[in-house]
Amino acid sequence: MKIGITCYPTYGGSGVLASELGKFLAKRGHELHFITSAIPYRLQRDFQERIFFHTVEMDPYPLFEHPPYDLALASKMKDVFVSENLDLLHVHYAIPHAVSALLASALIRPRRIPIVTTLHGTDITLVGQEKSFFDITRYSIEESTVVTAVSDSLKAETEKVFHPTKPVHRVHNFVDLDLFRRIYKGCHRKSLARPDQPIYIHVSNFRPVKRVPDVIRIFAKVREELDAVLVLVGEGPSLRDAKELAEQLGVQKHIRYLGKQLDVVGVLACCDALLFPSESESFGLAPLEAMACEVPVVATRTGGIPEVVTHGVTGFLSAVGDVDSMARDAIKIGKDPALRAAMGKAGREAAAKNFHPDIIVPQYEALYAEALRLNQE
Ligand code: GMT
Repeated sequence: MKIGITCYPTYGGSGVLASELGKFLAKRGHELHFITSAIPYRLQRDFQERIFFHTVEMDPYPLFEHPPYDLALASKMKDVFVSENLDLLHVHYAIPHAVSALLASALIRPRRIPIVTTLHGTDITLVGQEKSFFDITRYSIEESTVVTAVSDSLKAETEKVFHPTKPVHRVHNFVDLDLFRRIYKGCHRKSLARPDQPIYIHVSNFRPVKRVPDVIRIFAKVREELDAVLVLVGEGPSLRDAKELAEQLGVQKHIRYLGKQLDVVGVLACCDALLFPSESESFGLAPLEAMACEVPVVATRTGGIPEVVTHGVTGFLSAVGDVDSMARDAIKIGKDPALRAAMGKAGREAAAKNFHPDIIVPQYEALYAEALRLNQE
């Protein structure tokens, strides 16, 4: 098939998933056309056959106080769909990407573009429930040809909030197990800690929903018992608060701030536990990538996380905000290398069993075929 993909190209699980999906679909012989504001960051390094990029460009024009990106995207989608003779568009996020795709479809009437929309979470849990966006989110779900959600939890939430008249298909996210693995050439453990020090890691975009201050509180409690190091990967609005809190709690000098990293696996693969105390999380791609690298996960029992992490097997789950419980679990892992290794091994096995590209990518292919069929009705 010839597939157009639109996603946010920045750091974030939805863009990562869309990029990885594109890579695997191209490997399976499909032709992929990314229609985005910039090349997604996971695709910036290596040339790959059958992947093409179409950048949405907007010339600054004094009339527009806010350049109309969604309209520029719709025009580009329509142009690429027609000129490249695409079969369908797969958009990640209802707002604005599904809305732009629907407009692109209207532009080629009486033909219609088959549109597959994948919901990733914040479009439903936050944006969709914001009153002013509710109707347009519901409209984009109703009018898409096929709709998917990345977890059972998000599917249930979507059905509860929007009462769609069409099915919402659950397709879990996946991880590239050849890339995300414990033994990784770029891993420099000794640049982060001494060999006897456990390394904890947190990876996110540092939005309030990630509860980064809880990461610092957990780590401060761990430090009361263990000479450990915390590695923070990513940047965002909560970073400053996190640094201040670390200073107050006296753990600042034991934290390594790595900022945004293109090669997250190089860091993940040499860590001992992921701290992931999110308020809400539709799936939790960072925990899945950690599991693939045999890193146990200490996380919250929220949203789709329990579909990824099994409590007591591949990590530990606690209630949102229960810093004491998460600190106890983090200490357990840090003090017991055998437990860490067993949980790590179980995490890798679970990732391979449930979230392997060979299991997930064909589910999307089947839904693409369904979208083409529905579009002909
Ligand atoms: O978590 C974020 O803030 C980023 C967001 C995104 O747009 O990339 O992540 C969402 O999509 C990911 C991929 O499906 C999921 O793994 C994340 O759980 C989800 N984030 C939230 O639900 C908060």
